[in-house]
Amino acid sequence: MKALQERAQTVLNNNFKEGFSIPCAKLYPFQWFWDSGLIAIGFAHFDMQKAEQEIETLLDAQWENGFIPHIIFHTDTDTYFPGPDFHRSDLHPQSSKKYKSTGMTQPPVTGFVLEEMYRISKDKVATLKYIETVIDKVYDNHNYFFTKRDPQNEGLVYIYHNWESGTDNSPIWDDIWDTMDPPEYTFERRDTTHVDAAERPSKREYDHYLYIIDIAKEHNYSDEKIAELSPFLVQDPLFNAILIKSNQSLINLYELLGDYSKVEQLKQWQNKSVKAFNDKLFDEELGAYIHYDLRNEKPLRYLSSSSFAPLYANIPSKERADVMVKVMMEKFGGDQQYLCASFDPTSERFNPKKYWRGPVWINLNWMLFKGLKQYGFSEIAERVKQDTIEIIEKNGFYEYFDSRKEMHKDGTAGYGGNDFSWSAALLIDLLND
Ligand code: 2M8
Repeated sequence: MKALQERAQTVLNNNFKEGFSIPCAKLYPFQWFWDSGLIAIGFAHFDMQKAEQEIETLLDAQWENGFIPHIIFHTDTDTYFPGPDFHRSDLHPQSSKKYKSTGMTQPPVTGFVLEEMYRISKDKVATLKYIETVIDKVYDNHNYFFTKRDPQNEGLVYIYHNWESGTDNSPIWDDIWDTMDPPEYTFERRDTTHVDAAERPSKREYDHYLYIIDIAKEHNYSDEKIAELSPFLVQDPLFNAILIKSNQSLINLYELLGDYSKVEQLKQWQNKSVKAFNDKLFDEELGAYIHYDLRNEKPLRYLSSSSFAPLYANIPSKERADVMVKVMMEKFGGDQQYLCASFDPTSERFNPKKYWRGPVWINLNWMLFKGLKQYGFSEIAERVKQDTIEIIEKNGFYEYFDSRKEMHKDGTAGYGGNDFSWSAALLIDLLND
């Protein structure tokens, strides 16, 4: 295990550039929002200074309205598409003047990452001091979400692009693509020059992705206009659970700091969100949480690893958690499967080799491990942990992994990018749990 941890540290050190980390070489050459946060958790175990820098650089790219972009383009490389010239963050009047970025965001992990860094830290006083210097920026980010991304004032925020979800080409989005008919774009894909095209989204899927951005750009990334016009407008259980988890972390950290000025507001958001989440996103028949299509006003009734992520944010009651875990084990947890496939293995849309359409992802496993443990499902939590260690040991620090055990015979069941940062970072955290 020590050797594995050392290898993980080497991956992280190699992917650390000037003050921030790339998710992996070639495929993802910039800084990504939720990758960065999760990477900081790994660094916190052996190099707190890098962990702190990672978050500082991320927050340095924050916009005046509190928004944090999903990609920060630190360099000018054209090996990634779509790059800064397509995204044009400068169109938004409050965007960063210092960094080019996208005009969309990603799951807001920063709040809980700061709390994790504090938990891991061997010098709590110093870490708390550091947290004091950045926490208000994270609060501003939550303020942005609750005031700008919740047009009906429900307590649930929307995402307007599949790239905001983090689970980019989940089969759930197929239902939304069915409602759209984007133009055929001419562009040069870069991702498929780095990894097997069979593991990545299709050209037609990319047309949809680009079209949504074009609509947002036409309106200079105005949140109000996006809420009114974007063909993609979804309340995502993973995204909202992460916001809720981070919000609770902000409450805990402000209390630790003895600064109560924002705690009342945070608690108000929290109570409202948890209630709305339970009222609106739980599907009794499926026995888990699902996505809601706000544009077309209908639930998207599919099971995915996002359906169980609310365990991490302490959202379900114990009774609901029992139901969810039973469903998860029945559908995702058979003897021949590694936990946890990213999409329902019993669905015809399931594809265990393709990006977010079925493979196991380490970041979701990490959240599930923590959530299961929190609710007292120690044995299943342990299985998630052991499955995670085993697939990395067998294949390497890949971006995602086949969920079928039979595919893991010769160490070629890791897909996408290799030496992938959050796989390394979260493995370090699991090994030290
Ligand atoms: C993947 O997404 C990017 C776009 O953001 C891509 O496919 O080009 C996703 O897995 C996303 O969740 C992740 O943050 C990003 C970098 O690891 O890669």
